Amino acid sequence: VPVIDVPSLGVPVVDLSAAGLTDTPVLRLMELARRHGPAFVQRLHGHDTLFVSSLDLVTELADERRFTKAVGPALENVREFTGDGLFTAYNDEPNWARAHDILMPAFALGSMRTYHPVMLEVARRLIASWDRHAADGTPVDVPEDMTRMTLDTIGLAGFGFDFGSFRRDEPHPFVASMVRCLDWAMTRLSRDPGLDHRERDEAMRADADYLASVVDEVIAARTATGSTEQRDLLGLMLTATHPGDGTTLDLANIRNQVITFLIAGHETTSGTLAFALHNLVKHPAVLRQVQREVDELWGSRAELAPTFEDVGRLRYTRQVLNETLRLWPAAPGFGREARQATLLGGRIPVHAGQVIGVVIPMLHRDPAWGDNPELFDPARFAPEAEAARSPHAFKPFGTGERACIGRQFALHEATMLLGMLVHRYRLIDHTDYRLALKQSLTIKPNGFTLTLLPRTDRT
Ligand code: MNH
Repeated sequence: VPVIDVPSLGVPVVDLSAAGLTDTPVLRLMELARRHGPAFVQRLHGHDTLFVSSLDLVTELADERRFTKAVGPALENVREFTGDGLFTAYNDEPNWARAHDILMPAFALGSMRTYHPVMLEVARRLIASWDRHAADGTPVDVPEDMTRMTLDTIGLAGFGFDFGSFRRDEPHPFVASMVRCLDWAMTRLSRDPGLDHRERDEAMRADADYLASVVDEVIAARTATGSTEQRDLLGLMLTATHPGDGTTLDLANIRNQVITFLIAGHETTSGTLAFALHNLVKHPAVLRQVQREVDELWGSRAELAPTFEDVGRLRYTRQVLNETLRLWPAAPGFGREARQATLLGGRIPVHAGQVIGVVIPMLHRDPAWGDNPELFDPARFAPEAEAARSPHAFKPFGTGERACIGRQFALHEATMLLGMLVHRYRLIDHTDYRLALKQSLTIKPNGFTLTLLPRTDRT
């Protein structure tokens, strides 16, 4: 890869225009950061983007007085199908603050309590399906089943809508359309401007229209029952007024919010769960410790009924999820934008409005994580270790007021499911799986399957 050093900027400029496309841009960015250091400019078809990945630089970017969320080129593409939904709204778009303030109560701790029974019901669907595989010895497709579980969960918990993913041989078509849309948003970033992309664009439009039709189905199912009582996400969207100015969300914005939450509410949680299971089968000592934790809590009971409080007690299981999010953050990047012209790190000139990309997996391998950052070690998230580390060293959910609104939702859902699976099954790495990433903006382990046996070693 040709490198043109621009000493006045103090950062290497890497021109990728001739390097061709890659299926996994995050791996290329990680490779570039390893080779050129924690700040470099990527030049693609004449367009420059500064990427950073060290703790000191990200700490600066997290300063909300100097920087704010950027709806950069990737999110501009996503906006083509999520519009002014929370995730892709501009900071100064009135609908962002309005929807944020109206929907925040749905993500307070008390609300997790109300989602818990639904999360448990869907976890049981997954277990019923995995029991059949355990009985007949056929492998389970891990990322696919995690996606079934998380899509059904956000559908039911957020919208009272049942995608019924475990009653289908193939995942709900919403998933394939969504993946193609995300893939379009990603590959559009590295398009050769000299080629004709109309066919791809029309295919994306057809998928986006289909996603919108699912949204209409979700909304129609609620309005048909005439019930405005439910205080779930959809109930808040349809009826709640803004606590400050009494305004409500308009229908166009509600449709954008529904599609945003159907996507953001399941896609990354499923990837995280799949990576976590991968990490567990590759680290038997850690798996053993998670089993010890769930066995202590649930004994040898076959039919589990985890309570809301139980999930909070699964401390080590949650450490495993955090360590998973460190090595393979399912949403591997976010963008920041300078409020004013400034010098980043006292040396890199940044102009007002400039977008800076954070390569999260490399931030998560900063020397602040010690000498063996590639080592999977959930002890990094023991309370003492966390207290000793900068909060800016770990950013799988982004930063500041535009950070992930669904963090507690995701962690509650994922911790409970992981605990239940490890309590119930021996996880057999029957293919001796070698990690391969599949990226469509977000990342998942590609082609990861397991076979299952019932646990026999519970005391
Ligand atoms: Mn989520 C924003 C990662 C689960 C809904 N999410 C973000 C951002 C990251 C992120 C990173 C910030 C992006 C940016 O700065 O541009 N989210 C995750 C991960 C998981 C996750 C790694 C699971 C693990 N997210 C969820 C779930 C929901 C959700 C579950 C909903 C139930 N996330 C959102 C929304 C936003 C967001 C909505 C945008 C918030 C805002 O800008 O106000």
